[in-house]
Amino acid sequence: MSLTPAQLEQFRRDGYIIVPDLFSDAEMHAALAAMDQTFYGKPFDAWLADCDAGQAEAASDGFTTSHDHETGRSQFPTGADALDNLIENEAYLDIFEQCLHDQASYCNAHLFLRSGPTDKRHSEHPWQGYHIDHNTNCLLPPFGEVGRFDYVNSGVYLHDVEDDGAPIMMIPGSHKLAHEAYLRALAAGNASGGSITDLREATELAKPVPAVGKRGSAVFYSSYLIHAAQPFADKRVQRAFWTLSMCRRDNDRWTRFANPFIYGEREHMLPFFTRTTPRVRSLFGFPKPGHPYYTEGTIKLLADFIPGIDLKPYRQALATS
Ligand SMILES: O=C(O)CCC(=O)C(=O)O
Ligand SMILES: [Fe+2]
Repeated sequence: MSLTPAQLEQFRRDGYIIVPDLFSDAEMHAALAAMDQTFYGKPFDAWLADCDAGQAEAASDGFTTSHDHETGRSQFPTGADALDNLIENEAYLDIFEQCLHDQASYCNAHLFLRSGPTDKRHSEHPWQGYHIDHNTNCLLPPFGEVGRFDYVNSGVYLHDVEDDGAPIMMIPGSHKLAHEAYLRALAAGNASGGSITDLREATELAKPVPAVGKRGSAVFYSSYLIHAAQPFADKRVQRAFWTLSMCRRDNDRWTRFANPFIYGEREHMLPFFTRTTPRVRSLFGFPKPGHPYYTEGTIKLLADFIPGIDLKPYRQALATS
């Protein structure tokens, strides 16, 4: 089973799609049990009881680079077959390739857990915290078109995610507007730390929609899709995703280079990428000056995304091309 033409059209239009029934209940049950064990060292319900008794060990708040309750860690491969084998689902892989319109190349996979009672992953106000995830695997700010330099993220729903279980808030169609929306937000002083400061002022963007889904579904979304976390209305539930990001194979030096360097190494790699030469940056996958990725817009965004980077060589090549 792969995407129908109508589903693919929906993905291209909205920048995301939630596909039901990609994984069986049995697979999800086993995967969730393994994930609970990794993060809590016990089933979520037992941890919740500890929480009620005021003796829970802190679990997780979204993305982590490591974890260990004897069995595993949060980065792929986790060490638990019930989680690691999810990557072998043929329909799931086919859908990536449909969305990418190319062969897929691995960027990164990890466990993403939000635990209702302790979760702090969300912003204070519903108009805050809107961002793209592109930077997780790539330092290049959004280009003015989709289908070239962006990649595809996914989250597998290990259980039902209802409205009160903190579904991600997705802005349909925002993947096509991310470049412009960031440029405008920067010019208006409405962007900081990779997020749009106040969504109400980004009037070009549509109203956010909660990514609710049933157990066994997967959401696929463009790395340029603007979205945010929201608080749990029901703080007695958790939200457990197995996530995978993949890029176009013809593009993978540009979209993979930041991983594994970026996670644990971000504080070392970013200053180095900032100060080094365009030639050396290209060894790590940056397109060279003169490449069509560099436009007035992407150069402006780079100045903000990588503060202190010398953009002269990229500007000069643009002027002479
Ligand atoms: O999973 C969520 O609710 C959104 C979190 C998010 O956007 C992020 O961590 O990048
Ligand atoms: Fe995000």
